[in-house]
Amino acid sequence: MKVSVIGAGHVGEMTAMRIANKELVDEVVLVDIIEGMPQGKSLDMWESAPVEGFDTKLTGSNGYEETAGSDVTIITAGLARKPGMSRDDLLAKNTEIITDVVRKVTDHSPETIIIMVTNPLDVMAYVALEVSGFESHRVMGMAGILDTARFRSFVALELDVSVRDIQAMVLGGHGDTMVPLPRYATVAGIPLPDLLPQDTIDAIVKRTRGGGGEIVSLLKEGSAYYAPSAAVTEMVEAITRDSKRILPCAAWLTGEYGLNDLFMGVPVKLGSRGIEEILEVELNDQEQSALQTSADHVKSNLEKVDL
Ligand code: NAI
Ligand code: 2OP
Repeated sequence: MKVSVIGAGHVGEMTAMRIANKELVDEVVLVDIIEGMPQGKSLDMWESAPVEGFDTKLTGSNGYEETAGSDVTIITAGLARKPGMSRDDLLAKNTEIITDVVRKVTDHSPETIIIMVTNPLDVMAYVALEVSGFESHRVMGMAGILDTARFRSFVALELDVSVRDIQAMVLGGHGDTMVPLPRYATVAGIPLPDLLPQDTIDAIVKRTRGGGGEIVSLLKEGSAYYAPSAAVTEMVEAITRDSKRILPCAAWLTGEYGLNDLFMGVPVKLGSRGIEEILEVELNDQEQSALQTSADHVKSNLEKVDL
């Protein structure tokens, strides 16, 4: 199997390295517009193979010929946030970049599954769906696993327990209006509200919503990439191993949760066909209304897209 990663910046390079380290596929192709950069990074990664002990081949390119026949294509190309910028500030420029990238990707790999990473995530996933003309189960966005991982990591710190025992679910758009669902969070099966007071849960929800911004303001240059690349790799693993994982991903909604014609983070079943099912969990009035607010925000951004 072959995975291509378009955009060999922070998220792209870490994702390629993680996929190779786990030997999820036979070949990873890294593409970027900067001459020599994807070639240099992929060669450096490949030279780590004898030490790390993986056989996944890594290739770098400034073109798309090498990506031909990719089973999965991860798109991280584009601008990242700087301090003071929201994800939405990236919309116009990244729409241009993603339109061009998706045309080239689909020309060379008409059967590929696309995982969008570039922000604003829910809007760029829509651009990819429109430009590719693919069935919606083959186009998805990564955000929910990252947002949920942040939530889980903060719960683990608060309770001083292993992250392995924490399950959680964050739905909605990838932005300040995302919808963490503490009611569906458990620690070894024990509901989170039984273990933490409401004000502590509220603080964790707030920190999760601002999780991307917290990293941006600390780094000063660029945004998070260790946790994002881990999240993308989990999606690639579910698809390439056809493992039918239930994971929160940005999926095209056609009536689920009462929402239509937009990408939003929802629990999906991920397998070799891509999104094989969208799961609808029961939401109370407050959760449904928060999801609607998030959807309204995504819709208002979609109106700014000019394809
Ligand atoms: P980065 O700036 O390190 O890398 C972006 C790369 O894209 C650069 O190497 C650049 O040369 C390349 N690029 C630009 N135009 C291109 C084109 N037309 N074709 C191929 N490559 C092109 O940024 P980073 O940190 O890797 O983030 C990438 C994107 O992912 C940003 O939009 C960021 O906001 C987003 N992101 C989304 C997350 C999510 O949860 N969905 C998490 C983390 C980042
Ligand atoms: C994040 O949440 C930048 O969207 C990216 O870290």
